Amino acid sequence: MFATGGLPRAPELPFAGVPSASRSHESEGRSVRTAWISDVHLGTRTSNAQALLQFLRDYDCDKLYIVGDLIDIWSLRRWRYWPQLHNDVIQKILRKARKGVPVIYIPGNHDDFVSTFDGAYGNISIQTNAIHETADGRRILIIHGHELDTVVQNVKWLAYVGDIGYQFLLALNPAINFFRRRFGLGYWSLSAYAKQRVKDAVNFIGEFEKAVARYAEKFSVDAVLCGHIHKAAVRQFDRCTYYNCGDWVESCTALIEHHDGSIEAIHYPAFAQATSVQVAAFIG
Ligand SMILES: [Mn+2]
Repeated sequence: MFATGGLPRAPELPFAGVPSASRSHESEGRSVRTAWISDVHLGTRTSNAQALLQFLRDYDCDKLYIVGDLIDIWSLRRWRYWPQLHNDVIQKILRKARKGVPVIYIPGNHDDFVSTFDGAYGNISIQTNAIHETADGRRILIIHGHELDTVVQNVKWLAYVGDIGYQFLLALNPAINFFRRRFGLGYWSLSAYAKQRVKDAVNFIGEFEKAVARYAEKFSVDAVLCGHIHKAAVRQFDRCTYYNCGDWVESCTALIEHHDGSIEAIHYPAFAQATSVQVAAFIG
């Protein structure tokens, strides 16, 4: 176990592989007690709806939590993008609900408009947070995680400087240095900048995880589960286990609870190719 007081090192996530390919042809998926997904960002080109659909087919859950940012309304406001595949995801979730699977939808910051519909709609419940009880009796607070944006430093900065920012700078690098020379300034190193950004991102993730675990304390729970920072994790803090179910943009990850109450991280390969250079955490 971890010593109290110190911040434990993040253990390597024991990711489970994708179930055998033949499974997708079976009508029944693998039975699990609970599944958690977040940060699908439907309505954006980078959303990996294909991989998520495969996950939803492969795993037959008794309860499904959508831990925020299912739909990216921020992006849809700027640019209308909605392929059939994104409808398929919504339909798949609705079909699960119709078949009797309780679906708990906890809106995030990109789909915060959903929170105006707080309430129960058949098997679908929209609520700002939830307490989940595992089969082995542990209580888990479920939140999206943007609640901590005002607490964790750097979040605003990181939110706007994503992969695109880096690629933009990469393209601009010769021009930047041309102007720096003209004005008698030294060479500006992109790689040093990128390294610093990776360091900042790692720091940020650590700070975020710590802040979430601290936030959960006032709910007197054994664990907290969130999304938001697109970084799947299972970490033990002093009294609180931190779970993050990751995202379906860059990493295609989810968390599942087996019937004995144990929780496992699941990783899918990205079927749609991501083209961006990933150097920092994208804050979804
Ligand atoms: Mn978010």
